Amino acid sequence: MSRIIVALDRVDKSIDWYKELISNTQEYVAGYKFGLPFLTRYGIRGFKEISRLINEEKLWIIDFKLADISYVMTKSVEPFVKMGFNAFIAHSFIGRHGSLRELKEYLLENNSKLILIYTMSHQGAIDVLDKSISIIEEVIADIRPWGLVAPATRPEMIKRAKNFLHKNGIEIRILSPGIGYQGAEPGKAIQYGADYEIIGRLITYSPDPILRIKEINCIHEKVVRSG
Ligand code: BMP
Repeated sequence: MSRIIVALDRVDKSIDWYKELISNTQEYVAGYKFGLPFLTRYGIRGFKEISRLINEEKLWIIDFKLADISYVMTKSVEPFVKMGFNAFIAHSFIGRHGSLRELKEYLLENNSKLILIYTMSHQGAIDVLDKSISIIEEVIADIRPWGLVAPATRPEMIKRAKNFLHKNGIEIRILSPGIGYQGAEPGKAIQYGADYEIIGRLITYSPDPILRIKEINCIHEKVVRSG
């Protein structure tokens, strides 16, 4: 079982490049994540093309980092749910009532997963999200999303998330970005308790993405075996 989620944010490639990359790597990864760079370059048509490759066993994550009222968030995800994308990332700081509660319910009814941001991988997250982390934890404890995003660049925050989940008896997966171009070594987040590493440019800019993926899978296996 792979622990890699590939972040597909390249804007200089064709849809055919994307389709080929996905077809050639599906068996070696846990899933894929698409964000605003993909939407703004390739549009809904691009997503429709990609959706032909969707295989339900993998994670097909839409990452628009939603932060709005429930009506707007559910209307934003609806077309992607219909296309078969099965996980959606939203911010936690928007709170429960009138936003995350309804989004979670809508996704549950449609066999889709909600992933919330715990804190982020960039420096600025220290000033805002980390400082508010106990309030964010209250939201998470109430909403109980399927997954949480926590940064490989500050692995102590992964540890904190793990402890908080354990203390509250909550089972939520941790997905961790920040590997490679943002500075963290592959395997670091897994070592600190993450379930998946979200990896973009290290794979998508590699001259041999399949080889890179296989190398990272080996690193993950070693980390998991060494406990
Ligand atoms: P890369 O491995 O190329 O740095 O890409 C990281 C991916 O993870 C990007 O798609 C980005 O949107 C996402 N991400 C992040 O880098 N930090 C976060 O805190 C949350 C994210 O979703």
